[in-house]
Amino acid sequence: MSNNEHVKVPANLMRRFADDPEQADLEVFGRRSDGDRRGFLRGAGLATMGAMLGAAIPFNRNMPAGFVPEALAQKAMTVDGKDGLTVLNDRPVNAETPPHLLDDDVTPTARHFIRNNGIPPENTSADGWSLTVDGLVNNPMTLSIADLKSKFEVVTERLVVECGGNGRAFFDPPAKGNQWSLGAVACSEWTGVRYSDVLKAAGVKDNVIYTAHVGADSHLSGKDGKLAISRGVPIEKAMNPHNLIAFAMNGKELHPMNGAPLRLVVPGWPGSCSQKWLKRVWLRDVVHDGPKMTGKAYRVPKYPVEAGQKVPKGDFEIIQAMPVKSLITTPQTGIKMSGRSMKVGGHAWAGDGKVSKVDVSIDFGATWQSADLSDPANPYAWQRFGAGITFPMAGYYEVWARATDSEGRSQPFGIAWNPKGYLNNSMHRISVYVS
Ligand SMILES: Nc1nc2c(c(=O)[nH]1)N[C@H]1C(S)=C(S)[C@@H](COP(=O)(O)O)O[C@H]1N2
Ligand SMILES: [Mo]
Repeated sequence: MSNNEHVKVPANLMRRFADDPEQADLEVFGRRSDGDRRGFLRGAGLATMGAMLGAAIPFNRNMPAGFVPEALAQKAMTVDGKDGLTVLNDRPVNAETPPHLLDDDVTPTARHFIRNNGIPPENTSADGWSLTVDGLVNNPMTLSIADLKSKFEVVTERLVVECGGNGRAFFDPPAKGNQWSLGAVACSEWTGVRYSDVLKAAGVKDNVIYTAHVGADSHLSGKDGKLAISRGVPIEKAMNPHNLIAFAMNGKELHPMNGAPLRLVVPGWPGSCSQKWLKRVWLRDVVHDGPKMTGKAYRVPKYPVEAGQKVPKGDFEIIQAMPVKSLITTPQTGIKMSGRSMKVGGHAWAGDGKVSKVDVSIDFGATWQSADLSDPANPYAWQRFGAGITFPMAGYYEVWARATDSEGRSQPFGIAWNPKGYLNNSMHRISVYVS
């Protein structure tokens, strides 16, 4: 199965496809079911799409082949091997996980979010895959996945990957980009080799200051050789022994949407540093300037700004470690209780550091109760917290959670607004009705 076939169109389209899949595909998307795109939506296809939407589509000429209108895609699209995710976009595919489905200490592959900037590669087979390490190194190398496994120590670690834009949906005024609410974060168990071991074997030259990561996905425009995203990290961060070049996720091969057959996992920093479908690592003596490294991408103002403030381009800096954060994963928000006591629990994590405490409040932050907090399974794994709560009487409550890192930094109630909608670590809150 090719990668793009892992994505299924929405349920109402699915019904149409159930009758005569070949014909429906051709009519609706103007392409044959073998994936050969025939051009733009027109004629009967346009009429079918219009009927499904219940309205004519004035700008239909601009709709690319295979395009699923947002009104149909919302929450109904499914991705093979994923379960319960909320789909934000279909092209590229972006999907997040509702908090109550992130309760496991190790996030199951089916619940790991998907953040794609471009079109995933069709071929995600480990056979014939190679990784090139070049640029300013003494021994440029091209390695197969078998080479990686035989030449380097294989390690397994639980590592948090969080999108830099997680929480953007709560920005006011809004910030452009994927409207992630809370679930663009996960802590799966990754198996691979240490990124640092591979870099050491390649012999990084003294003048290297930055890495550059290249994946096999393509730009949405389909232009040959144009990359959707290519980020990198300072060489000091690259050498952190917890970064992995991973070929397995939760004991099995990577999910095709999570970078199969090979990806970087650079925990603690924005998820964009963890290049999927990894083909090349290039060592440079300048700050990498690939797509989404420059301009305002993955950058925040160097100083605090007012919500909505315009910030000159030169006043932005590249995001490094992600801030301390927590997520209540049990119970689900909106729970209706007949008793007065309940257990609340979830996870907390803190960029390159460690969480030192988590507090919970049921009175809108007037008083706080400290939660039990576990150590991480390994550095960069999230930490479990839990607390027993008793409500004084019937009514509407909110449970708020606030994590503090080992340097004393904790989560704000409000959002530290920035133009591109990054790093929202405001406290998570859930609603509880006690009857
Ligand atoms: N090749 C490639 N790698 C990529 C991306 C991408 O679009 N292409 N997206 C990045 C971003 S922005 C994030 S947040 C993480 C998400 O990883 P996931 O999709 O496995 O959850 O992958 C990163 N690696
Ligand atoms: Mo991201």
